[in-house]
Amino acid sequence: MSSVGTITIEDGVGIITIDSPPVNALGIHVRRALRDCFTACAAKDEVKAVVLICNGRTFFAGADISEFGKPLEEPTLFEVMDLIENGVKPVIAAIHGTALGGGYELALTCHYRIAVPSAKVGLPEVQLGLLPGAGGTQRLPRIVGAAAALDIIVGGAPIPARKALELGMIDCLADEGKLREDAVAFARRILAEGKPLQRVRDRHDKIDADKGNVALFTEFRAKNARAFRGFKAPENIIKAVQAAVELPFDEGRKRERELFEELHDSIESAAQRYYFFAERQTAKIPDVPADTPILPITSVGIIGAGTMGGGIAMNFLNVGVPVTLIDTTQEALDRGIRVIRKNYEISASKGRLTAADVEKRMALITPAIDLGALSDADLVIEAVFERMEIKKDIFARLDRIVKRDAILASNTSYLSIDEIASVTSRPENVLGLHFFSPANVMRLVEVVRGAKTRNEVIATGMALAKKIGKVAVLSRVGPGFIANRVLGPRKDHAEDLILEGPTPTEVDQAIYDYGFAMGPFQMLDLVGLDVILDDTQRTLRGDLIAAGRRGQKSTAGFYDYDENRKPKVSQAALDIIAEFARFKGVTPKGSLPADEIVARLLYPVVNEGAKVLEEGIASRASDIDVACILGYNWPLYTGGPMFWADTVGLQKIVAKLEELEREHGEAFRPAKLLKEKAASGGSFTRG
Ligand code: 3H9
Repeated sequence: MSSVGTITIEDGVGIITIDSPPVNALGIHVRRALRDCFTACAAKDEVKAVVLICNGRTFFAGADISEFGKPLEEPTLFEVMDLIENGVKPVIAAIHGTALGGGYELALTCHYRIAVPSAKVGLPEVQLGLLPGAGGTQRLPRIVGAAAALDIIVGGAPIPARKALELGMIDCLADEGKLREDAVAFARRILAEGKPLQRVRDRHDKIDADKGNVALFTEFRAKNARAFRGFKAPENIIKAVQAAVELPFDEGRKRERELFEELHDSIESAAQRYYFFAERQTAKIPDVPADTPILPITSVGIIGAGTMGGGIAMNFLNVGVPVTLIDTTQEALDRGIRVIRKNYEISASKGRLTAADVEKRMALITPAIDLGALSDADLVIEAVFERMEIKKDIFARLDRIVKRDAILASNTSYLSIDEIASVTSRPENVLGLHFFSPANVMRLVEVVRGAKTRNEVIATGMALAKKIGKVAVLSRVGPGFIANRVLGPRKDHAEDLILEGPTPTEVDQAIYDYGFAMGPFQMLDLVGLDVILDDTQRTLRGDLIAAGRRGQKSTAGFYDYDENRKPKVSQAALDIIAEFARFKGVTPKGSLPADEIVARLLYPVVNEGAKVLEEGIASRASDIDVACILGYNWPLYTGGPMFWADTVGLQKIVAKLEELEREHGEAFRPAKLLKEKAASGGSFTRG
């Protein structure tokens, strides 16, 4: 018997316990153990029913994602499932933690499902660019109906046990902490009542009504078209659920298999699976051991009650950490607190918070004008203007006020943490915590380590980000850190490109079609042309602003806007662009094909990523991808700029950059690392 599975027999019930940390993924060892244990239970006369339960933090978290793309070893998950479903003894899945993907699909082949109230069940494969390929698209509709199955499988969110009970996804709730006993009692009851084996595959009561109802699927597709853009999995899930409704079970399962294979072999899914591990990899820092002590953070001070400071504060309030919010005037403080309350009230109006939750969070804020109020804070985050003198002044004052072991953080988006730290007597306790706007929504935090930041402080910054629901990516000090720096060239080259002929509309369309939510000019108009402006020389944006075109807020920028903020091509803006091109001595050559526009704007992003790696600002290429996806909404299904570059081919990218360098100068010169990898046939993200 394999070591990850054990059988104990209690009162005629065989309890199969699987113990395969960290999450009982259904890898080869677990599948072998399941096969062996179920075969043994089938052979033992004294076993009349079987309870399948897991040790550790969770029921099976799904297929072992790291096995995808490798030759499949036997027994397959299907063989194990058939063994369970077709057995003659009732099998009860006893669920705690999260029964996800293949884990929940396995539970669906058991004859009954019992779960503790804190458990969650679901089919999140869509997040990996896949569909539930082990019968999930065929069995779930048979329990909840096609419409609910579409929502659950395409949405991918785990369903809490109580809701799952209402939907029929589980059959009963166990008492928290008494799963094993309650599951055995449930098994005994089934035996005593002589209940027949329930095979989900045999049910059709929930799908009969949907047969021939094509509109159900076309309407679902149409309603969600915007959210699905670029992703392959939702369409295949729709087709698979439709097959569940229209075809007999075995044929439906065959169709599901084909649709799964198609996704499995797609770049989109490879990218999303890569991202799954990339996001978890960010927490592993080569020279900061995993057991580095984490410093306790029980209260936080935030300096600056503006949009950024307020957004940052909300993250801590959400997890019950008290925040002292500082600003220079009562008016600024009142305004900041009003905005926080309004944000919470909007959430409450959408049912995401109760009125009591709102009050609980608001009660954790202590507003103050005097920095002295921060004397007891464990962590202070400064979120004021991006001016070095102001930051240095604040840090020098803080250093005299806050307790000796407190951590001092700056939310700067491009200034040197080392220079800021240099005015304190504790540079080892200073780091950057760079949130992205809106800080209560965006999931990325760049944790910036200064030259002297000590390991405990880095580890605490990383852990804290996780605690507030963010993904932390570690960066060394350098202008713009990772995401802002890497994406910088896209904006710069876009502004140069429109002088040469392609219009803002053409550029925006090419970038939108690549997968971004909007192009660079729509983005500039949204943010405001005057937000970050180089006013030391004549610039295109300067010319637009001089003509009263500051972006959406002035109903004119690169585009004209109507009262609904809908953009229209602006002849006035095009004239200003043409005039600026003349001033720069650029002769327009007309439009460019979309792939040329993409290469011109995004290959330099890859190149900048290579420089960021070369300089050691980022520890690994996948950290850059995570930062770009979470900080700039880089399309997830491309895997981020570095993964995408590997799929395009590094030699092709270098050749194009060299061509652009000959035409436009050294801004396009390929980085040394990029050239080396291209020459040696290497890659950024493949091992
Ligand atoms: C599937 O089932 C396909 C089938 O439909 C069809 C098959 C034919 N595999 O997230 P954490 C690792 S697709 C391998 O930090 P948490 C993870 O990398 C699968 N490894 O913990 C990490 O490793 P490390 C559908 C996995 O407590 C460690 O476990 N299932 C898997 O915050 C801890 O993970 C899913 O998509 C896996 N399936 O969250 C569920 N899962 O320590 C994916 C985790 O080396 N998993 N690891 O960094 C999750 O959502 C979360 O991991 C979970 C725990 C909620 C379970």
